[in-house]
Amino acid sequence: MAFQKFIIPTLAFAGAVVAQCDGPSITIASSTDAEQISNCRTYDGDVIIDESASGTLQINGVQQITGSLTCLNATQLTSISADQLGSIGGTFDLERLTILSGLSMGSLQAVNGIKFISLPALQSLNFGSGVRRANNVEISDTALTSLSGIELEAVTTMNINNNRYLTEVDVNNLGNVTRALTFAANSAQLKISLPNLESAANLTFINVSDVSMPSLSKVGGAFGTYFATFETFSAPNLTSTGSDLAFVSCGMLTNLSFPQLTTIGGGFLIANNSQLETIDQFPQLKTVAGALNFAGVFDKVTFPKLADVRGGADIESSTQDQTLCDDFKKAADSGIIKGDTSCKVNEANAQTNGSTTSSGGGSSSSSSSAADASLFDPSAPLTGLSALIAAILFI
Ligand SMILES: *[C@@H]1O[C@H](CO)[C@@H](O)[C@H](O)[C@H]1NC(C)=O
Ligand SMILES: *[C@@H]1O[C@H](CO)[C@@H](O)[C@H](O)[C@H]1NC(C)=O
Ligand SMILES: *[C@@H]1O[C@H](CO)[C@@H](O)[C@H](O)[C@H]1NC(C)=O
Ligand SMILES: *[C@@H]1O[C@H](CO)[C@@H](O)[C@H](O)[C@H]1NC(C)=O
Ligand SMILES: *[C@@H]1O[C@H](CO)[C@@H](O)[C@H](O)[C@H]1NC(C)=O
Ligand SMILES: *[C@@H]1O[C@H](CO)[C@@H](O)[C@H](O)[C@H]1NC(C)=O
Ligand SMILES: *[C@@H]1O[C@H](CO)[C@@H](O)[C@H](O)[C@H]1NC(C)=O
Ligand SMILES: CC(=O)N[C@H]1CO[C@H](CO)[C@@H](O)[C@@H]1O
Repeated sequence: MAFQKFIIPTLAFAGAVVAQCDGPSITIASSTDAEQISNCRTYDGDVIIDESASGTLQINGVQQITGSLTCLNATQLTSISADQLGSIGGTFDLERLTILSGLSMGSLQAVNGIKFISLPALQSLNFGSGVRRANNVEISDTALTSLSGIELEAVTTMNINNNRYLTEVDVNNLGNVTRALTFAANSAQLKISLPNLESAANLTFINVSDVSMPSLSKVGGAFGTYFATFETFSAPNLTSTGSDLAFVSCGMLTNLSFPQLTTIGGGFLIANNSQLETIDQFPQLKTVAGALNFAGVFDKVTFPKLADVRGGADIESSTQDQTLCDDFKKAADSGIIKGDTSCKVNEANAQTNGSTTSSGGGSSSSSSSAADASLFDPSAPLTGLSALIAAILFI
C-alpha cells in the first residue's frame, strides 16, 4: 500500500549493510550496547531495548530499522534518543516505561505502527519535523498534552485513549483515515482539529470538548460522538456516512448541523442529549438505510427532504407536543418510514433511555423488557456502535 511505496526507496541502502547489521534482532540495555549497530545505516531486523536499561539511552547512527523498535517494562529508563533514525519498518512499541520523560527522534518520518502504552511521565514528543506516515497508531495512558510530532498525512487506524492531560490535537495534514479514528477518555477539555480531513472510515469521539472537521466530506463507516461537552457541532461538508450516525449523552449540545448530509448508510441515533431541543438542521437528508432512534427533550424535528427510511423509527420525547408524533405517523403511513414506527411524547425519562444504558454490561441480552427492546433492539444496526462504546468505556 501507500506505506510500502514510501519505504522502498530507503531500503536501497540495505545493499551497503555489513554482517552485524543483519538481524533477526539485537537486544541492547545501554548506549554502549547500541554502538554495535552505530555503523549500520540500516539495521535489518528488530531492535529490542531490554527492561534492565536505565537512565538515558542513545541509539546513534542507524537511519533505518526494518523491523520493530521495542522497549517493554524498562521502569528505570528516563529517555530514549535516536536522532538519525528516519524509519521503522515494524512497530515503534514502548510500553510500561514508568519514568520515561524524554523521547527524541529528530529525523523520524515513517513507521509502520506506533504503540505507546502506559508512559505516565511522557509529556511531549521531540520528533523533529514529525512522523508523516504510519499505518496504525495507538497512544494510551501517557502524560502527553498534545500530539505535536504526529504529523500524519494518512493513517489506517488511530486510537488515542486515556491520556488524561491531552487537551489539544491538531493533525493539520491528515487527509484520510482508511479504517478507524477513535478518541476516548482523554482530558475532558480535549479539542480536536483536523482541518484537512476529507475522508474517514469510522470516526468515534468520546469525552471531547470540541471537534472541528471543516473539510470532511465522506465517512465510509460509522460516525459516533458520546459524552462530548460542546454546545454546537457542525459537519459543514459531510455528504454521506456508510453506516451509523450517533450523538449520545452530549449534555450541552443545543445545535447540531449537517447542512450537506444526504445519506446515512446505517441507523441514526440521537439519545440523552439533555439540552437538544431541535433536530432541524439536516436540510438535505434524503436516505437513512437503517432505523431512526431518537430519545430526548426535543420538540422540533424536521427533515424536509427525507424520502426513504429503510428501517423503522423509535421516537421518545419528554415534550408535551403531540404533533411530533403525528409527523412520524404520517411519514410511516406514506411509506417514507418502512419499518415499525413507535412514537411517544410526555415521556419524562425519555432522554436517559440511550443505548449506553443497555450496553453497559457489554453483552447484547435479549431478556430486556418490551419497552427497552423497541427502543434499542440489540439486533438493530446500532449494535456495532454500542459494542464499541462498551469496549472502550467498560473494558
Ligand atoms: C511486562 O510487564 C507486564 C505487566 O507487569 C507483564 O504482563 C509482561 O509479561 C511483561 N513483559 C515482559 C516482556 O517482561
Ligand atoms: C483514502 O484512502 C483510500 C484507501 O487507500 C482510498 O481508496 C481513497 O481514495 C482515499 N481518499 C482520499 C480522499 O484520499
Ligand atoms: C469500521 O469498523 C468496523 C468494525 O471495526 C469494520 O468492520 C469496518 O470495516 C470499518 N469500516 C471501514 C469503512 O473500514
Ligand atoms: C467520560 O464521560 C463519562 C460520562 O460522563 C464519565 O463517566 C467518564 O469519567 C469520562 N471520562 C473521562 C476520562 O473524562
Ligand atoms: C467542501 O467540499 C467541496 C466539494 O467537494 C470542496 O470544493 C470544498 O473545498 C470543501 N470545503 C472545505 C472547507 O474543505
Ligand atoms: C446522559 O448524559 C449525561 C451527560 O449529559 C451523563 O452524565 C449520563 O451518564 C448519561 N446517561 C446515560 C444513561 O448515558
Ligand atoms: C448552529 O450552527 C450552525 C453551524 O455552525 C450555524 O450556522 C447556526 O447559525 C447555528 N444555529 C444557532 C441557532 O445557533
Ligand atoms: C419510556 C421508557 O421506557 N422510559 C424508561 C426510561 O428509563 C427509565 C429508567 O431506566 C425508566 O424508569 C423509564 O420507564
